[in-house]
Amino acid sequence: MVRRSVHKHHRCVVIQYPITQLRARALVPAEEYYLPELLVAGEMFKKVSARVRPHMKGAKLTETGGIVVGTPKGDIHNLGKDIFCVLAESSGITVHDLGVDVEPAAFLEKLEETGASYIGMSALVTAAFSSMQEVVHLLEEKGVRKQVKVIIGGGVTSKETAARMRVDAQTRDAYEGLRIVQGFSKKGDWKRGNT
Ligand code: B12
Repeated sequence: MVRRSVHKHHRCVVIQYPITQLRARALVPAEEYYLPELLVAGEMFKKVSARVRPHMKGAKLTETGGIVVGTPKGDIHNLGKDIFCVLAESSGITVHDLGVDVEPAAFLEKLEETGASYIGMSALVTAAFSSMQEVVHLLEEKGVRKQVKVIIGGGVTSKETAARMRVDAQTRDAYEGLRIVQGFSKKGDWKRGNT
């Protein structure tokens, strides 16, 4: 079905279906969906996005080296992060996904290895906040904080969290996250050393 759809529809339509299934923040409290269904939807999402990925052609932001994304140490939730990654990739942004429970130092190692200019972190549990904060500290310590834009997302984050952590942006909506990251690059302030 997915294979047929990618040829018939725009790729966003194909990605949209499993995303709709994953609108858990609204649906789970309303008891419309239960955890097993959510986990199945997560697995569906992974399978569908693997099928859709090869068909994604966008204007690659190769100059930026893309965005390093991960769920920081202390948190193993990955559904929201994966949605954001697929949307970003489908828009032509190179995504370096580190997975979940990621050590703060690993974000910087990947940044150096790839030349990426953005970091995206996802958090669903407050236990991940100290790791997020540590990533910002490490950027400051290395003197590259101004060259690297940091965006955070996930159900437990808020504008207040973002201000406290001194990150550049926060959202609980993957589409908005994509627009924010695209905005970073449009401003032309993403090139290392340009800020
Ligand atoms: C599914 C789920 C699980 C699954 C996770 C499966 C998986 N593979 O991810 C399982 C069962 C494994 C799990 C485990 C746990 N969970 Co849980 N889990 C949830 C649940 C029901 C849904 C979370 C989810 O996937 N939401 C759907 C996604 C799509 O939403 P989202 O992440 O917010 O993503 C959207 C945006 O935020 C944004 N986004 C997300 N990330 C990013 C990143 C960037 C860069 C950008 C731009 C955007 C972006 O894009 C997405 C789409 O718009 C929530 C409750 C709820 N209703 O939210 C609890 C919840 C998050 N879990 C909770 C807890 C406590 C746990 C456990 C600690 C339980 C335990 N005692 O073991 C463990 C985690 C252990 C750990 N160290 O991490 C608590 C967290 C409380 C807190 N504030 O700290 C919650 C809120 C439940 C509760 N009410 O108590 N969990």
